[in-house]
Amino acid sequence: MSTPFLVSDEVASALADRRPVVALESTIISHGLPRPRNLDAAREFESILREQNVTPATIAVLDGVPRIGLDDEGVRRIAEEDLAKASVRDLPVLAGRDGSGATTVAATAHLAALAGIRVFATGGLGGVHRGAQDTFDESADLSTLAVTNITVVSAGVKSVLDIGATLERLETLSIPVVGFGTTTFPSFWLRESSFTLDWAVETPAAVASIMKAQDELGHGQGIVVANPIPADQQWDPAEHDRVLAQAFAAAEAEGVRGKAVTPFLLGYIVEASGGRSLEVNLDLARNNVRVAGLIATEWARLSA
Ligand code: PSU
Ligand code: MN
Repeated sequence: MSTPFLVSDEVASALADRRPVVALESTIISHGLPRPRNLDAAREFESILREQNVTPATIAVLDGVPRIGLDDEGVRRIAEEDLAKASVRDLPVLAGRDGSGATTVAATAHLAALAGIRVFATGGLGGVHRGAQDTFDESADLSTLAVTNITVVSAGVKSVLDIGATLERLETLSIPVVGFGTTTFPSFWLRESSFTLDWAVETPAAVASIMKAQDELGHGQGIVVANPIPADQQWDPAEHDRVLAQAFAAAEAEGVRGKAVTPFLLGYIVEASGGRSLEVNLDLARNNVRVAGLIATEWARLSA
């Protein structure tokens, strides 16, 4: 018998026992972080969760099968193979053609929710790109979270995006955005942006309460938890601004468009920062995984 997607035994038994599970995406591993650090990162994100007694569910499509929870070999494949970048619309194409792909926030959220996982950690959410009024380039992460019941912990959105427009779209799509311990929306490598949120939540338990209330109110959207990087780990703001300006100029000069934009900018920024942006990216992602683990633990307690 064929199943449309495969949940690993470890993840299936955690879900059946109502133990905490956190979904992890694979695009950040395949396309967002350079080799060979990406393999260490994929393993480390999983072990941060295991240390919290939370089951990690790294998600990817391998040989036509969407997989929720990877074994060691699967984790190695997402780090070392040249996989397609797969958003939600790519899932049926990959599945129908026995293809493989690394799932974006959108595709990971979709598959995680299908499996019944309620909490997801990533680095930064996709959003509205600068210049979107001409290119229409807006990540499917936003439209997917409008119809997907999952809580995503991210360090805001990358400052390469149009943060203000992204927040406006999240409002239009009725996706709650709460700051974890702050009302200042973070900008990925930096703790702050110039944008303010209406709501700060102080504890993982408070996030779980919002999730419960959301269910009771029949609200099927996702929730964005904006979790800023600790001040002592953030990138130097002046250096950040300088390197980003260079990255935009390079993307423009090379005519990079569409789904190639995010990986291009991230790769360029790692190079141009001499690796500093990579260390910050890893720190903020670890921090998000840890907070997601705490939220999943509270959610398991509340929904038991
Ligand atoms: N954040 C990161 N690294 C990444 C991404 C986000 O720290 O690699 C990826 C995510 O998978 C996100 C995707 O879903 O970029 C957004 O791509 P696009 O802008 O093409 O939708
Ligand atoms: Mn895009």
